[in-house]
Amino acid sequence: MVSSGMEKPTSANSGSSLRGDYEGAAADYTIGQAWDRYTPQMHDRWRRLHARQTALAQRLAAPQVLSGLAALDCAEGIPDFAETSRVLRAATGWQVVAVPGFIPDDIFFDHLANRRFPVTNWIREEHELDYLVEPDIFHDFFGHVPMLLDPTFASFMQAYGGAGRRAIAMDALDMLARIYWYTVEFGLIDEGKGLKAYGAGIVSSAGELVFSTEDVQVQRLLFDPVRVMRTAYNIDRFQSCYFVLESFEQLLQGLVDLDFGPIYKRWRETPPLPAGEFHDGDRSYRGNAKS
Ligand code: HBI
Ligand code: FE
Repeated sequence: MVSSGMEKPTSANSGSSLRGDYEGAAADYTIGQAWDRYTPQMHDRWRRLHARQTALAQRLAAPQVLSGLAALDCAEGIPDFAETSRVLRAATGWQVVAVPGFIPDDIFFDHLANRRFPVTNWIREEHELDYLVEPDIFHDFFGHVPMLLDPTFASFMQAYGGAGRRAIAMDALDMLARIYWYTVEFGLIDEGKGLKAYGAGIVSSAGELVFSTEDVQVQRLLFDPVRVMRTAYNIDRFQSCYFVLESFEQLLQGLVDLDFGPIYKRWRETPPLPAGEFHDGDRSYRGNAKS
C-alpha cells in the first residue's frame, strides 16, 4: 500500500489523486487500493451513501445482500480491501482487487474465473451522490461484494468468467453480457417471501431500488436465459424490464446446463428485442398471486 505523505491534492477532483489511475496499473489492470489516500470527506461520503442504501435495502433487498452487508461490516468508512478479502476468502474463496475503473472484457473475465472481483478504488464526487455513469467504489463494493459471500452466487460469478472467455471466442459477447446486465446488475428474486433486489446496479441506487421492486407498471418476466440474451437494455435510465429468479440455484444451473454454442449461432446475428415488449412464450412475474 502506498502512503500519500505530503502530496498536494489536485483541485480537479477535490483532493483525490485516485480517480482512474490507468497509468499506474499492472498488466491485469490491478492497482494498489491506496486506502491511506482517502480523505475524511470521502469516508464521510461513504458513510452517508451506506446509511441511505442500507435503510432502503432492509426493506427491498434480498436476504443474501443483507447478510453479506452485515458480514462486511463497512458502515463506518471506505473498507480496506485486504480485510474484505480475508472475509471473502474464508467464506467462498473470493477476493477483491483494486482497479482504476472499467477494464477490458477479457481481463475482467479472467479475474472472475479466478474468483477475484475487480473493485474501482475511487469514490464518486459530492455532486454525483445519486447518479454517475461509471462504476465507483460504492457501486462496485456495496452493490457487488455482499453477494460474493453467498456460495451459490459466488460459483455463478466464477462460471460467468469462464463463459465470458468462450463468448468472446464465438463473437457473441453482446448476448452473454445481457445475462450479466439482467442478473448481476439488475436482477430481482422471489424465493417465496416477496420480490427483492439483488442486482448491484439496483442495490447501489436509491431510485431504482424502489422503482424496480415497487413500480406497478414496469415489465417483470420470470427468468429465462435465452429470453434474457435476446433482450436489449437501457444504459442511461431505469430498466424497462426486469427478470425475476426463483432461487440462485436456478441462475447457476441456467449457466452450467445451457449449451451456449447453438444458441449463439442461432441468435447472434438477430437484433435484440426492445426491452419492455411482450413476446410469445414470455412468462410474467405475478408476485404471490402466481397461478
Ligand atoms: N470492468 N471494472 C469493471 N467492471 C465491470 O463490471 C466490467 C468491466 N469490464 C468489462 C465488463 N464489465 C463487461 O464485460 C461485463 O459487464 C459483461
Ligand atoms: Fe456493476
